[in-house]
Amino acid sequence: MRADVVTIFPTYLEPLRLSLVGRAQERGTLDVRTHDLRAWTSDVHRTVDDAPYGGGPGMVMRPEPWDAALSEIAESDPTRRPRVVVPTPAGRPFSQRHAEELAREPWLVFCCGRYEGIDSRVIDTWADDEISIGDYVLAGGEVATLVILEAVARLLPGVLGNSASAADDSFSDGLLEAPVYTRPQVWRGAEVPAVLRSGDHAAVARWRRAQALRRTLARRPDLVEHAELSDADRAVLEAVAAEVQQHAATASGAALAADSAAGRGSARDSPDRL
Ligand code: 6GU
Repeated sequence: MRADVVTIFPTYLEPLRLSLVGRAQERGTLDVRTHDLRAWTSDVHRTVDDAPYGGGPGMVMRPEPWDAALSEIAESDPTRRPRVVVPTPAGRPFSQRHAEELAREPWLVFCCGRYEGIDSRVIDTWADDEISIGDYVLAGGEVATLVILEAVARLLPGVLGNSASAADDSFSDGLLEAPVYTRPQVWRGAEVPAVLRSGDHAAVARWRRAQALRRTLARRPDLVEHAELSDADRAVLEAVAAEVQQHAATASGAALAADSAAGRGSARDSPDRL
């Protein structure tokens, strides 16, 4: 895959040299090319922004440098057309599905906006995707590009050492992953669950699935609604619901009173304790 990144802060993208994404580049699986938008300005000050029409705070990125940059990049390979991605808090929420879709593209171009954003006519002309990485506001699209590219790069063929681990990921089957453990067997008095040491692979798989379901129910109930569930999964969820009911019935009023006397929010009632 080729990925071009246009930014006024090329150094922001340097972490792409490291770790898994860096190795993918060394191996030729991924070819990242970072471009300084100011190379396509024509004034002595290399201006990329101007005041917004209609007034208001901040500045807007001018269309001309963007159009020149994107035209030159697109024309660098006339045999194909890049998929142009604009990271913006106003975009569609980024998801694992989205990452899988982008990983199938041969060529991506990321446009990193700063200030209040890029002139909307550039977006209308060039953008195939506007993507948000979450409900918060970053100072620019660079960090979002790092996030998206890392999520995409690890899905490219041969990038993960163990190709089974991508299929196992949180979200790939619509659920969060089960907790993981390594040695020592006992650490600070806490023991690794016995089933993981049993050598019974079927029992391990059942335990992990049940943990994934419990965790997802506690932390991301919205995901459980959309996950594909087997009859065994439903049985686990029913058992959890029964436990919660039991807990509500027997949870000592004393414990709750102690929590509230100590001014604690009741961790005991946290769904994460499921
Ligand atoms: Cl993609 N860009 C910026 N600037 N802020 C964001 C974002 C993107 N996603 C969430 N917040």
